[in-house]
Amino acid sequence: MSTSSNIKSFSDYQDAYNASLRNPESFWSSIAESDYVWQKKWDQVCEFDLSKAHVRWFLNAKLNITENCIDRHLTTRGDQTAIIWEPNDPQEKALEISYSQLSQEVNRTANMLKSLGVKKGDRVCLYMPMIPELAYAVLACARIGAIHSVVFAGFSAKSLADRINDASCKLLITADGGFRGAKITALKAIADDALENCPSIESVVVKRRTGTDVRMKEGRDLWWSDAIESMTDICPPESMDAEDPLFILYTSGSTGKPKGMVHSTAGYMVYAGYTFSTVFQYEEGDVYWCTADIGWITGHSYILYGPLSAGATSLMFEGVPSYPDLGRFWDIVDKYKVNIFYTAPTAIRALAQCDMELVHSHDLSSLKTLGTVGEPINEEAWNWYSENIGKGRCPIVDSWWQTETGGMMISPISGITPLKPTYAGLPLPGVQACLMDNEGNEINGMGAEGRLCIKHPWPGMARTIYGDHQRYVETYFSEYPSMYFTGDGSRRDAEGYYRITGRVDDVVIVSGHNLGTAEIENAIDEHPLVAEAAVVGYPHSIKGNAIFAFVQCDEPPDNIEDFRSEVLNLVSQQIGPIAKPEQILLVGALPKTRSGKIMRRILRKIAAGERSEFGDISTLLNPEAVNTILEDLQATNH
Ligand code: 7RM
Repeated sequence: MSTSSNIKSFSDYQDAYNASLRNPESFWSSIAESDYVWQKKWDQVCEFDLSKAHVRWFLNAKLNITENCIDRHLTTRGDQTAIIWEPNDPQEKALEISYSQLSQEVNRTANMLKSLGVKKGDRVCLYMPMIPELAYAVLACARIGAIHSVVFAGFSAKSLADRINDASCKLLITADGGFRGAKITALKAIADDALENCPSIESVVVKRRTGTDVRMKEGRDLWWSDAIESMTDICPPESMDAEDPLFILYTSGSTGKPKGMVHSTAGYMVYAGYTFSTVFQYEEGDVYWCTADIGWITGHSYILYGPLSAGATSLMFEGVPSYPDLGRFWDIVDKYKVNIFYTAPTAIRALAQCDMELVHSHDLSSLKTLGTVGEPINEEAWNWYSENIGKGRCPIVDSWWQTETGGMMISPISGITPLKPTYAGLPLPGVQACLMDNEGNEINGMGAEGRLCIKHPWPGMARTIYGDHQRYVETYFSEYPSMYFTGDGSRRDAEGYYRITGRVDDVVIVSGHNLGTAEIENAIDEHPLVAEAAVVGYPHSIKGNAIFAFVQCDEPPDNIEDFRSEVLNLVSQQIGPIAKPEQILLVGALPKTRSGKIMRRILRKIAAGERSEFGDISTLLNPEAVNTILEDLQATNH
């Protein structure tokens, strides 16, 4: 069993890549065999029909992912730190949780779930801050075969309720509140609101964290400390089929309703672990830190499952980069001598703006590898990161991937594949990337630009959208028959390196969070005065993109400032503060096509600051709308 990467040179990479092209099945089965423990081996490696979005890996194998992430490490590294937990407040005591302690905590939590009637296949919703109990709960679900659905603790009551209901979750685990910088989020109160409309929830477990006053509903709510008190730390792992769902994670789509992406057990495990070890070149003893929240896929794959399956030491940070000051990340790197640091472009851009003394006052010499993920990184931010944090000696792995892909797809391999600023680089072994044109033809050759697709299944890909397989087929496998369509545009240079240019659909990535414009429009439309809203993204120097809302009212609001704050509140309540528009413009009309579709292409240009050159507007039903909007803009001094 090896937990480090087999790729040690560029020619190793090429060999692995070619082997994976020639025979994907033997490529993945040899990794699955050498790097993981199985209760029973598979009798077929892969079966697929992409036209039906039917994909299965490691057929009929039996395993439990927590045996791979925890149990098998106990004999070799029981005392090694599995998770370093750094609290929001630097004055509070940090925790270093060894693999043995993690095992005990996960087993006790698993027994707590069982005592509450949770069984294999049941859905459990986790709405929690970044505290160790979130990690325990995720792994405890996996231990007993319950399907976890983590909902990011920044989401509103309505978003939480929608997600709980979509998957008919039986249990909710939350906290009284969550610390984020100087703020406290009243998680239990938000959950209470959500639960007004969630008939499937039978019990709620509440972990005390902030000491915030909460209401406990008799017969439904119980404290974590009480529920876990009498539990033993022995809970045999449930035997799972390779294709049993491991978790559901919601991601925004181009239409209103978020999609519950379903990930399998074995394929996801093999993919998260392989990409972790390969891309970061994790070595025994390294301290690794991914700054994501476990509420997103990056946290699932690269705080928990990937690093733990490799026996790594993974740092989990409760707080935000700006608290108590903007030097917090560098303070933590220094404190724990972090070797591998993985963050998002939006954080890099924000930190690049602040006083350099906050960087220089910390010792960053432990760093070996830097990573970025979530959105395209601009050259300026790439260079700043490389020079000031990496001191010119750390490779930057700009990893492109998605909630749907389960793990990294196109990425440099640290210290091994050449780097080009702003390029995600070459596809990882096992990833058959290609570019397609708008007419459905593959664009061959180098030096091309098109829509990024993947031609062959890989083990980590999502298997379906929870409860709506047809939507899975339509969203990802219908645009280009028998291919997975990513929704991203990309350029490929003369040497075959990919540079992701951004979404080609109605998803906007704000500070690394995917937001569906339709979802935001729905929220704004709830305002009694609003007739119609059109939401687009536009470039923003820190957030990557920001939201611009064009709003048409039936009658003009009496007080425009009140109206704006009412709209912002609606978006906050319905989706969460992250989705709040940066700009709201009242307009007389929205430009529409003859079939009644809003011409977002034009609105995108206006939001980006263009005032002419709107291209062909002849298909518009109301071309005059464009000029009225420009006048509306002028009137508000934009
Ligand atoms: C991991 C994650 C997915 C979308 C994806 C892209 C964008 C992610 C990069 C990137 C350029 C990158 N999952 N994206 N990584 N764009 N370079 N390195 O972010 O489901 O939340 O988002 O994010 O548009 O489709 S996600």
